[in-house]
Amino acid sequence: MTRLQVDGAPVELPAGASLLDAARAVGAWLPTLCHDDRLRPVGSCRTCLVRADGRTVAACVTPAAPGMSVDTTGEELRALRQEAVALIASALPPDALADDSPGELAETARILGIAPATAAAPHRHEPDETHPYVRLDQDLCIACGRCVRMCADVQGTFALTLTGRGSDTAVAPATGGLWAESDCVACGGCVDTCPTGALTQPGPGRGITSRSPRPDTVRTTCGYCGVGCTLDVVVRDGSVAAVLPARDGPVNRGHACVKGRFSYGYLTSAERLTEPLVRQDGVLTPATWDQALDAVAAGLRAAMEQGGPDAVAAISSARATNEENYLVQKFLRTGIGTNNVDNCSRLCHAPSAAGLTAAFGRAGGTDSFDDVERADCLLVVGANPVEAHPVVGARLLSAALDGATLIVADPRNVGLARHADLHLRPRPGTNVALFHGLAHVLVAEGLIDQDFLAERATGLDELCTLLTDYPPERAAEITGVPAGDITAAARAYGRAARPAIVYGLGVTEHLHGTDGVRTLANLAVLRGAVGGTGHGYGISPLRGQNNVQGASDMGALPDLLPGYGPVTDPAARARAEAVWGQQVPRRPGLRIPDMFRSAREGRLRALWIIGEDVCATDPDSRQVAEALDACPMVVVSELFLGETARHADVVLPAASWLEKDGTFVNFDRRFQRVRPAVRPPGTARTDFDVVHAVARTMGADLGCPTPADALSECARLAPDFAGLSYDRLDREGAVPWPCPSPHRPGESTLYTREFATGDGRAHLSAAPYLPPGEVPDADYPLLLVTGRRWAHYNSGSMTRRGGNLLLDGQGRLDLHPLDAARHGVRDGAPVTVESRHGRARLIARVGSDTAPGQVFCAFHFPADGVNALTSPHADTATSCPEYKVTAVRLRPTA
Ligand SMILES: Nc1nc2c(c(=O)[nH]1)N[C@H]1C(S)=C(S)[C@@H](COP(=O)(O)OP(=O)(O)OC[C@H]3O[C@@H](n4cnc5c(=O)[nH]c(N)nc54)[C@H](O)[C@@H]3O)O[C@H]1N2
Ligand SMILES: Nc1nc2c(c(=O)[nH]1)N[C@H]1C(S)=C(S)[C@@H](COP(=O)(O)OP(=O)(O)OC[C@H]3O[C@@H](n4cnc5c(=O)[nH]c(N)nc54)[C@H](O)[C@@H]3O)O[C@H]1N2
Ligand SMILES: [Mo]
Repeated sequence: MTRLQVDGAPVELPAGASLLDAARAVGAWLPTLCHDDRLRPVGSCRTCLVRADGRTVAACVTPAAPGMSVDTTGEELRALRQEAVALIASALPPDALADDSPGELAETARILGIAPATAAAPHRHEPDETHPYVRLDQDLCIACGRCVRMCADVQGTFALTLTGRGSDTAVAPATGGLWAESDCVACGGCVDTCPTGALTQPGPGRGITSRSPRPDTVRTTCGYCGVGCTLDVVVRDGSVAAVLPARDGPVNRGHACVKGRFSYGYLTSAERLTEPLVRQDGVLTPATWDQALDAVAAGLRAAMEQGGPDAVAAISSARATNEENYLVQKFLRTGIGTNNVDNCSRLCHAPSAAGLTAAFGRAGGTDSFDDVERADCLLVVGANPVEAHPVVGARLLSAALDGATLIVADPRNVGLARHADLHLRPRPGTNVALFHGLAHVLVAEGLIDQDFLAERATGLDELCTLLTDYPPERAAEITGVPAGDITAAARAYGRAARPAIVYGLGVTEHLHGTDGVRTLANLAVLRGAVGGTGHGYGISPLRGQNNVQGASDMGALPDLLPGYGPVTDPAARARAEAVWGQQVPRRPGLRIPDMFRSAREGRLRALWIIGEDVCATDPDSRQVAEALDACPMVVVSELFLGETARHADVVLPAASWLEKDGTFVNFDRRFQRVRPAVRPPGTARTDFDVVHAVARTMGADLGCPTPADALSECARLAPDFAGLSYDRLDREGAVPWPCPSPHRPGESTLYTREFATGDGRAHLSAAPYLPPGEVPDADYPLLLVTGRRWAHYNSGSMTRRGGNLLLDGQGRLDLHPLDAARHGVRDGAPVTVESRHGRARLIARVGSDTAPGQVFCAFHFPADGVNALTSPHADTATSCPEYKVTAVRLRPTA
């Protein structure tokens, strides 16, 4: 602690504090035009002047020293600050300081008594209004550089620069030209920090920033990806005016990405479903809720009469809240009497849940992301967080730029790879061989933790025997990664003091995805870098959907009850039965792909799909559509009439995350609150209300009338959640599970004493490498990888309805120039891609992001048909589709 005097009062500050912190500690206000708490101070605007031990200094860059005497008051200082700010303002046109100007500069001028007339420069530039979310008016720029630093230091994109000379200096895209053509990824950081309105969000959000708390704000958690950013939604006249990154958000700390920050246009899209639809004479026709609910109930009853409870199934939504997922599984288990409930974790990180449970005992990542960020070596495998989890991607990049060794294993030249110390580019589908190659080197070079292995792990001998088959040279042959790089990566990971592993779908969405997770986890175990040892930060999956962790935590799974009690375990069933007062079926239910198979075979007779566009996003989509068409009752709860809803018998209009109350669990196991900012359109209702309503129509009472009641009920039956409640979440913001007691914090780092595997030990896996389900051949010579792009989200149902469409307007196929030449395909030209399962049409993007022989596309434009290409091959342990490997051929579209 540093003790000093500020304006005569004693002040105590933590080490590293500045005189700006000191001034704030006594409640003194200083102008801070080049400063933002999210940035390292630079002291360039010279407006936060104070006197320290008799010298006039800029407070933001002057460290608080013990015994210092600081003065922030007095006419002389006030005059100096006024002069400094007036000089800055004089380069601007007068409207920059006008009374209604919302920016920090205008407010500063008002506080210092600087009249708008001080600002006297003429307007000289036309504003750049080419971008949907960022408007640039260079005339208002004071060249404070905050935007440039937000872009570089917080976002890690380096899209901005200051150009021009002297008073002409202004921000501009670093690539020159228009904003819409720049490298900007629309995180909104520049707009949020700009003190003058030079950079603003166009439209009603203009000039609204996260700088000061506002009365018209609703605090919630982002409903796009699993990062779990805390957002403050500004509501005007019943609509969203802006969404701001909360500066005290535990994960995002004042940062956000294009999705959470700007992609709310879907809310008011004319295509939103506003009333139920019931199929009549083959046509989906508007209906009242009573009619729709009666139709659903009749369909469910008919299915049960024909085939018993197991003729009914539900796909619950990882987009929906915990409480909604809890109710869905409770309804299926108690109201219908079947375990046929699953969620899109099946398509995504089911192999993580299975693999991490087998290795360590629990289905989540082993450490918090705050831990991961402290690592001195980051091994990022099969994840593209720069595009898919941008806030985490930025934090990882910044850790790397601050000196952590970064190893990226991804076949493509993804964003993080460009900053990596080592980029390993395995052939898609060969992870297990790569991980064994790395493990081989760890063992061979003694880079393993013998004590940890002896005390806390099992399976070492078996693994070591297997590893003799995977010297780097053999791993290189299988994976295509040079043996020297495998050795170098293993050494970097093995010799680091605190390594961490972060991974994504490039590990899980494979025929042997669970083996991939387990053999990747081997590395952390061999190295003793897991379990709170202080020697590293374990292994963390970057879970995908906003609440995919939570949907599974809540038991929306065919084999597991809320809190992961197996339905086959009498004790787990008894816990649930005691709370529910009803029998829990003991046979595990159908997984998503099995539901479709069962429907095609005529056994599954009613399927309720909540918030998952299976016809667009599940693999081999022709077969999915056939399943829906074969199923006598398909109910779809949706925001939009997507591909799946078009096959439904009843469509129920749903509220989205900005319209409802509840909680989500993010990728590092934190429960966080979700709160409604606006009302759902028309008669759309929350999934929570709808599940209750359907249950009631079927004569079942699910109890828990409110979301808060649902979480407390879940807390009573799942020991890991026993300490959670809305009161606590409202008080503490984010609480990680396991959280067995209301009186103790949740555990963000797992297994500090023992692993949860039953024997208390981490289990190494000796699974051998097995080839993927499809390999290129003469007919289908290319290997297609599918994944994500930054501007769109999964089916694109939400991000395609709004400004993001201007940022990325079509589905593109990335291919290497050699393949383009070989197939006669030109950059920007339409291509037809064919696999053994179907056909897609995309636009070619020729470049070197993909290796020769490999092509890549996303699946954000369902009309392109990308998932008609993907195969029915799936992870042998969990049925997670092999989205990452499909053999294809291509030709220019005629
Ligand atoms: N903008 C945006 N963000 C999203 C989403 C979105 O659709 N758009 N979706 C959300 C969801 S649901 C999820 S699950 C997450 C997914 O987030 P990620 O897991 O990061 O997503 P992907 O792009 O599918 O795949 C990651 C990487 O795996 C690589 N890969 C493919 N095959 C292999 C292999 O065999 N080995 C290795 N080592 N790598 C391989 C691919 O090249 C790709 O770069 O993103 C979430 N965030
Ligand atoms: N080729 C290929 N396909 C993939 C993948 C891949 O990498 N490659 N990744 C897979 C992965 S990881 C995932 S998670 C899936 C995601 O696939 P989906 O879950 O199908 O995708 P989303 O677009 O996230 O959303 C599902 C639907 O929910 C609706 N929705 C949003 N919020 C709510 C809500 O609160 N309530 C209700 N009722 N509906 C809501 C949206 O309008 C949308 O249509 O895609 C998978 N598909
Ligand atoms: Mo996902």
